[in-house]
Amino acid sequence: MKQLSKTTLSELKPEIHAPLYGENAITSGIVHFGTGNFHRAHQAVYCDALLNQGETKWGITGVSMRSSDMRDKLVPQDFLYTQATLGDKTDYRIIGSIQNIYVAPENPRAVIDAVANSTTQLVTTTITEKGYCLTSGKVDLQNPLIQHDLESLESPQSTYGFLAAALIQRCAEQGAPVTILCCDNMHAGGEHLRDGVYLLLEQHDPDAIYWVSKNVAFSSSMVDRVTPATSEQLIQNVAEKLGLHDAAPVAAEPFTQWVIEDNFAGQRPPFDQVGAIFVDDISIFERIKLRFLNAGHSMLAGMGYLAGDQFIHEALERPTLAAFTEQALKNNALPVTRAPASMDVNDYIEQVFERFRNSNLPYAVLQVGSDSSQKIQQRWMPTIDDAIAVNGEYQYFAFALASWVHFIHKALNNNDLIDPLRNEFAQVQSSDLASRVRQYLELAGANRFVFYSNSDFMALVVRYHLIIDQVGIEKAIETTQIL
Ligand code: CS2
Repeated sequence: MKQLSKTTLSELKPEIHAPLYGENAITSGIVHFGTGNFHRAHQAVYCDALLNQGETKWGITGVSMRSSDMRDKLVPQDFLYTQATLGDKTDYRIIGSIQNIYVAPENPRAVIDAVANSTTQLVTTTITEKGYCLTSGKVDLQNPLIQHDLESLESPQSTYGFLAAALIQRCAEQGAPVTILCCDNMHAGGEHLRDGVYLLLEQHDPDAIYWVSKNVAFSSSMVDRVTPATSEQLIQNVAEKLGLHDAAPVAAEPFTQWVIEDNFAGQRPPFDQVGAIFVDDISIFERIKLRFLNAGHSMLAGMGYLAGDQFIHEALERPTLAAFTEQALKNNALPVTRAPASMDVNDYIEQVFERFRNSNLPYAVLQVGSDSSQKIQQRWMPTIDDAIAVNGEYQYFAFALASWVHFIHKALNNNDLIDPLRNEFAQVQSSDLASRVRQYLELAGANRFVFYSNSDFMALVVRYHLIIDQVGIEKAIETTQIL
């Protein structure tokens, strides 16, 4: 079977959407760090739509921070790939917005030059929570990547390092203004990017700080589209649909949303022409997404894994887990979370659960459970502190933390755990369950939150943890009468 590429595009069946811009001169106005599946199903699709409207300056130069896998798969395809939308409706489209992908460790200079080039108007990131090298909510000076980049920016190892090196060069060349936009699932990602860059500028070129403060905007966005890892089944299905082999298709749900902080230096891509929205206050949108969609996702992932499920939609088919997660969000998170006045959060939660039930798009509990030590700091812990401060209604989140400790322990023992703190969890040898709860939670950054020193709350977490240990996850929900 022939492979998808610019030369075989003409052989596509008519029902497959293909780029309209063909050989038009596309320039890469965007450099993106983290060309994984989420980026390819979300931002790259918005950019593809812009290019199809003739906005030819918004092509993407991608940067892979570690692996050459995506680059190696897409080079033979001229960086074309299939984005499959799988839900009540299905749609297959060829995305052509990615123009190139650099593998940072192979060619750091090319990455620095790409960001420094004044053609680049926007730099975006989907480097996952761990890519921000945070501890206790701040850039971790002890992180090996940060330590390396504090020493030298010749071959940076952190995203901050590449940005700082490029901005020093852009400043020296008195380049055009540029915006750096976080597209990860976190609160105030733009501020973390700014803090990491300024830390390195102070070390390596303090004189550049003034220019950066006047010519660089650091912004945040809320991104939303459920996008699983690519399966062999998807590759086969896409080949049958296209009549061409695509080595790196990506599947996603029909729903997509992009809310972008309207804080740009230089040119702002007209993403509002293709469905994104610009807002002044991004924090309220980040908070809703993290505290309801992502919080519920992480609960279903950990409890589903403990119950023996492989996918999120299977966990939701368990009445006890579905009821627990819905009530956790409605009874603990909702009362302490400010939402836009026009928003019906109960309705939002229902819609999120409907999206999670999409069995056309199986989403592995272990994918959501990956990096959970980083994720729950954004998704659960601020809500718990707010609940302690406001109304003391935190039982569901206490139970969620208790189940998360069991998830980590079981996934570790099954060699299933994907987490930057995997080794640290493995070194916790305590057979005392209460001690394990405290040590695992401390590793996950709990000690910077109020709840960790709240004896009533922590006693409840331990109590639930012991019950789950004795009777299992679903029986524990019933036994504790938490519903
Ligand atoms: C998921 C998110 O894997 C995970 O952690 O919770 O990737 C989720 O699918 C997206 O935020 C949905 O927009």
